[in-house]
Amino acid sequence: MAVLEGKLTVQNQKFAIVISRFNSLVTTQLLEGARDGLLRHGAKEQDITVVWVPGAAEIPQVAKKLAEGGKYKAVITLGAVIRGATPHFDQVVATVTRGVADVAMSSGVPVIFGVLTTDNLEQALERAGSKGGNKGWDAALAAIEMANLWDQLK
Ligand code: INI
Repeated sequence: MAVLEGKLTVQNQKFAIVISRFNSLVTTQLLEGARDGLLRHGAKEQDITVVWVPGAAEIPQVAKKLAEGGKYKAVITLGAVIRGATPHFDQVVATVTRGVADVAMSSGVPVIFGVLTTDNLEQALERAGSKGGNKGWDAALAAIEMANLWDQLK
């Protein structure tokens, strides 16, 4: 029986993080979690490229460019779409979720969804380093695991 799974160790692999400025109170905390997750599993500072975009709706296009560029083993997307502050919440959520899924399917590189979609700021902060953990950290570990799994699927 062959069982394949990705290790949680970074070995000379490069990662890109696409992160939105909108709700930066939350997204900067997601970035801290992701950076910490990568560094504590063996990444070096120079292995991590952070790309800022205006809002979550811009994440897929930039993730696509990074994923198709051939330089990164995985792309991590980080953002926060908060219903309370967003009249067009549903459109922004649909754009970013469908967009990131499309890039993941078409680019040939693992693309990890680390975008929070919550009803209010409190829920978002809970998932960005307080009682709900840190989705940035979770996304970083998923990126490492997928990057290492990827090489075994060839
Ligand atoms: N972008 C977000 O990342 N989160 C939000 O909650 C949000 N709100 O509230 O609207 C948001 N809007 C901006 C959007 O992502 C685009 O940047 C903008 O529409 C320009 O394309």
